[in-house]
Amino acid sequence: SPAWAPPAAAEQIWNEFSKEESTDEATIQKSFIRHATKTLARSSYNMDQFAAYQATAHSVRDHLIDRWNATQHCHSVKDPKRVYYMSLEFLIGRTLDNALLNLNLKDHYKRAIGGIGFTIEDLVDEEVDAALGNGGLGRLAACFMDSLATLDYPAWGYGIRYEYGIFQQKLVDGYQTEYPDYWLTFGNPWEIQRLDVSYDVRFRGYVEKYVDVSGQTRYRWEGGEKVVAVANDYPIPGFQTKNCINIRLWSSKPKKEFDFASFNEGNYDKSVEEQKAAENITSVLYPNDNHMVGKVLRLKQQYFFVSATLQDIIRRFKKTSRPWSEFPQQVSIQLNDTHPTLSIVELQRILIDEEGLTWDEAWDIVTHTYSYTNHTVLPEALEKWAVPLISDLLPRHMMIIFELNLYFLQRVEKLFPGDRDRLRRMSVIEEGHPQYVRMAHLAAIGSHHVNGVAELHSELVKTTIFADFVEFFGKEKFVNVTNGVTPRRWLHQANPGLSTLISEKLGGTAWLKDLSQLDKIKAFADDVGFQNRFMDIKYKNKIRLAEYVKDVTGVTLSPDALFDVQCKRLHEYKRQHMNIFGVIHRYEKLKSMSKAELEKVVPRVVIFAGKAAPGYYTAKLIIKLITSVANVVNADPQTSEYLKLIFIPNYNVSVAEILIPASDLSQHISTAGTEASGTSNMKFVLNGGLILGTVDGANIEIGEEVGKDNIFFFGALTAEVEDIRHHQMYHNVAMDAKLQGVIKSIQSGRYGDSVIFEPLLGTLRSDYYLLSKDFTPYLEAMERVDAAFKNKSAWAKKCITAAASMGKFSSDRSIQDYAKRIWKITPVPTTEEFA
Ligand code: T68
Repeated sequence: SPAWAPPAAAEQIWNEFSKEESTDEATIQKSFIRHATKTLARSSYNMDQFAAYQATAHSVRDHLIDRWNATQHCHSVKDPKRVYYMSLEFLIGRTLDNALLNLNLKDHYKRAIGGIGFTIEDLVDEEVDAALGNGGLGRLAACFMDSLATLDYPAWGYGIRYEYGIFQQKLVDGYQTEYPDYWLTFGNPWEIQRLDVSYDVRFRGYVEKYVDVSGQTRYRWEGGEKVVAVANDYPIPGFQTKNCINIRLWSSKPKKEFDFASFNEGNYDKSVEEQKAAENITSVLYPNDNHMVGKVLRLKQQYFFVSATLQDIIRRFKKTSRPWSEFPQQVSIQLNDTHPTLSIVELQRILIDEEGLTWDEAWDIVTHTYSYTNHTVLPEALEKWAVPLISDLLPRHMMIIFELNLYFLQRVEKLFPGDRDRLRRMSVIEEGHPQYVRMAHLAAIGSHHVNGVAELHSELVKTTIFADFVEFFGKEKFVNVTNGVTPRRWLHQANPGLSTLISEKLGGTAWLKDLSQLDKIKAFADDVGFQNRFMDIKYKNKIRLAEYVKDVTGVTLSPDALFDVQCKRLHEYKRQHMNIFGVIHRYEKLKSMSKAELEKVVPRVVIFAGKAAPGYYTAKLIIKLITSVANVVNADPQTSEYLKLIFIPNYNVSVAEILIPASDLSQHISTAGTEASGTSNMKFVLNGGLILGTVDGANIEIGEEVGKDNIFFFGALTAEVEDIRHHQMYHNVAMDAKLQGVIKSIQSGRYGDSVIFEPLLGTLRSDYYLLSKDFTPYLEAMERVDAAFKNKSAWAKKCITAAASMGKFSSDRSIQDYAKRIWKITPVPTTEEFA
């Protein structure tokens, strides 16, 4: 239909009512009441706290939409190069508080909502988390969107709108049990369903070979079944900018609502079968982190997401009628891990099959468009898909993969003639029965840059999984972009006390957009008055956490104790079992102490939180061990003043927001070389806690920034790990004596029937993750922590210095790195004329 323009009289009304609403108290209250009565159909006698949250959310959403429209208008007019961040996970958490702070509306709403008789803090707590991610990878994507918006980059996030997020964890008899996370029960005010933005996505079918009018042999993908992808938009506001970007999440719908033929034959079940199958695609997030599970539905999710996203990107590109050769100048696509790698193959397919480009023209465009972030070098986590599975679901893509692999291996052969083993190692296809497609190889071959997420990890990427690729492509293609976290959510929002103190000292909030300014706080590290205020904020955060713990576990904690936290996904490589073994060692030691000795002990609260993949037996057993030990320790009057042990159930973003600002010490104790980066380590230090950690991932760079006196390192180094493993394998190495003591203690039955823990203890025989080797150094590091904590002022100085040294770890820095070195994009501020 022709472009619409409002008639003159309407234009005035349009302009007036599409302007962003003013933010005075009365206007906010009117907006709240309008949404309560008109959007939610509530009246004053049936308003509850949840409805008040919803009305508030809708009213805030109006501001987001105004800014979103202005931003989109501005980008359409200026048509800059855009970056598309493709991620199967966005672990956003709650939105209300974050939006209020980023829009600078918190105080206005506080007063306005207070005037209506609700408290904004209560309403914020009514919101359920958007938990569309597993852990670090998904949360990184969310931090990156906040930074992209804040820095005015023209960017889009693309992902899947799962109806069920990461499962809810409850403890039943000390065991993890999983419950579905149906987070959309009461609707979601933060999403805008775009029924007008939808695309068909094909599965299965066949490939037809034909000769086109110019005599070229070509292929087309036909038949099969189609489902529809519908867009759902999540506006992401920047901090102190008009810019508001978008995360577009796809949901699947049936192409045919209904099979009327089956229905009329009385075959009712069959008539809705197809509908159900289509809707299944975006139903549930797979709950495995750092582990590959080759389920067909997961592959369907990946292609569904890839196909819809590319159609959307191409539609936007085509609006300005540029030639295809300009695509890489207009579009940069970042792959968050290998999960969206089929996108590379899909773009190649579209360009050659649908747009009529030659193979070489198409491949040139593809390889100048994509870049790929690797998040792990653990072999069990690297994605590979069985060839028969891909052939069945995506027959044309399988052909293209074989073809691009052939061309690639021909190039390798040219450079390294006769090196058969090299060809085998580098091939996209892993030979065997069946064959597999190695997604990381595909991603690396189809991208112009591959990056790791911390310096050590990026080195490992170059020397282990991509060593051959570095020799072939050259080392410039393989870069490091150290992860970061958004200081808006992880300091300003989660720790308002500390944020206010910093703003007071730095004379404003500019540091929240330029975290390097934190450095100036170091000048106060020796100032006793400042130390007291800093530690008083920590103390209040510990009280807030203690109240939460009391609420969910019934256990009372003293905020005077050292709060020692390890919260992250349960994994053997992250070694939560080393931590709980350490707790057992501590408990046994306390039990053997005299009263006089006990009085010298630093009281400690050890807190665990995190989910285990539902199928990960050993990880779930570690949870059971923690809860079993907690039952004994917390009930022991002899030690209860000196040791408490807590497992907080259902760890998620909003629990993290309470936990992280309250920690004195956090543990990041992965076997060296296994944790790609870690990002919570950054959040803890930024909030004035210290790290006990291995020389691994981003711990290393944090150590460089804060100085070796302000971090507690221990354990084997990455370079030693292989040799130690080899040595353990071929020699009779005795287990560390203290660890043996711990195992005896468990086997004594002190923490319940020890038979159930035997499979966990059994993993220590081959001890792949080096618990035995690292256990004594770990305990010694703990002793250094206890000693340091006794000197209150020296401890405060360490915490202040460390926090003030964290400027590097803002996700703003990470995003600027990507933008300048990889994406080649520049900021496009949304200027007044568009607002
Ligand atoms: C994490 N990876 C890394 N993966 O483990 C962590 N995996 O070191 C790093 O800091 C973080 O990524 C950000 O770079 C993950 O979180 C997953 O969650 C995941 C999900 C699906 C499949 C595989």
